Amino acid sequence: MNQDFLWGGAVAAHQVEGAYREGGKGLNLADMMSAGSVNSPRIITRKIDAHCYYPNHEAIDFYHHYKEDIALFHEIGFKCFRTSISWARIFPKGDEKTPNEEGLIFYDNLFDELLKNGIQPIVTLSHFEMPFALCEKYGGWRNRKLITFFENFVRTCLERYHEKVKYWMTFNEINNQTNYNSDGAVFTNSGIIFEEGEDRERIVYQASHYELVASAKAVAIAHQIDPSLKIGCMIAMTPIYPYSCAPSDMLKSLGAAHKRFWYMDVQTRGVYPAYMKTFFKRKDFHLDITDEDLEIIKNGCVDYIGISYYMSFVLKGDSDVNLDYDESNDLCDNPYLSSTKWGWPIDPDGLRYALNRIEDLYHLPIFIVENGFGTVDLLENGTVHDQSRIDYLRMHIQSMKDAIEIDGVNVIGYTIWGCIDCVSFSTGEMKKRYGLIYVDKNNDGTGSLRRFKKDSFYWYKQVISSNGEDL
Ligand code: P53
Repeated sequence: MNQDFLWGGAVAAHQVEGAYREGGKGLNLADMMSAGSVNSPRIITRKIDAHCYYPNHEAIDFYHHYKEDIALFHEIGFKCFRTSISWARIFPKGDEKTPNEEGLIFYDNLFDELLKNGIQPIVTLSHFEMPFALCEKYGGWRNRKLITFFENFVRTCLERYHEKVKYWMTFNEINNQTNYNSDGAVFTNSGIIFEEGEDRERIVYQASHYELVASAKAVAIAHQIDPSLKIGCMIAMTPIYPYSCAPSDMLKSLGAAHKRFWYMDVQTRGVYPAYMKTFFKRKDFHLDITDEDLEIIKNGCVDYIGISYYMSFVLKGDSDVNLDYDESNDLCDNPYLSSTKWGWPIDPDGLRYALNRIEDLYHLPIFIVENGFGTVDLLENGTVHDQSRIDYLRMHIQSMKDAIEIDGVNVIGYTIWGCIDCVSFSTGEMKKRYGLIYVDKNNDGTGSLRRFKKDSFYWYKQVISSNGEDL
């Protein structure tokens, strides 16, 4: 492994910060989401409801605990720490001309603290993030105006922090909204709340296009402000396997991969792939895509590919070999894999496969900015014996090492998701924990917020100090 390999951890602003009304912050998307569970989805409320519990409002109060937490990251030996900027701390309503200085100061302090501890900040500009006012007033990313608001936000952040932050990403898991039948995925990716009877699929592709233009603009702005900046896309990498070697299964999985990964094609190559152009035509979508947009996209190719990796998917073909893909209904179980308590298949080999595919297709550096194991932890005598998390991480890091050392894939870093316990994105629970550090906070909002080191804390410390040799 390269000596400058970026070992670290990752979180997102709204899943850790809390302080949802402090420092002049406006309401953001996550502030409107109730707590759910593996079986009941989170509810999006359009107003803050006094009877509803909103887990992100306090989260783990990283806003006030960040110094203590960074000291722990330093003790593990993190080379980098990935977080995101809360858009609503900087532009509380999203459409203001001037930013909120108090919000900017918070991130100055956070990045300074990281740098003081020898930890490089890695920053996602929009991690399921936007001021809720943009959703209510403009309909979120269904509206072209969002490009300008995002541009203001991006320029403000890049001008302010470019000397402190070198690695940036535009939109977290921009491809989750492929699952257009999931209200949660579309709301968090694009700030869109559907009306009854709307053509969801069309709306999602229009929003995606505006985001791709905005992402390309962000890349161009970054390079113009500071050519030393590296700015990446961020893709939820779930390799898609055919259920069997039946050609119809193979074709079906290919069609699904097109729908899930075309974003990466556009962001890395600067052009729409042919299959998407014919898809839009076939569906009669008539999207608002201008020549100027295509020019912007062409001039805004990313420097690297950020991915999250948790699991793989499996698809079965139909008799009429239809390549369309409805993620809410089409996936089937993989009989060869076991799953986490939340039903996510565990597939370390899938990571090696995914890394190879990305290398084959795009020849760009890859940064694994999320990988981790969400499970229930038991705090006993001030610690957690989380052997199952260690096993999961060990298998995935080994698979990544094989991709690097045997297959020659260019991976530049690896950050463990939820390196400190945080609010689960999909369920809003605290008990779906990923951390190397336990936070005493429960599903119902109770808890002292004290931090405790788990066994995985010490294990990862040794992984980093041996540069991945001692797994
Ligand atoms: P939670 C789907 C597939 C892979 C990753 O998720 C995903 C999703 C969306 O659910 O999300 C990422 O907390 C996301 C993080 C999130 C993490 O995975 O639901 O970037 O914000 O917390 C883990 O277990």
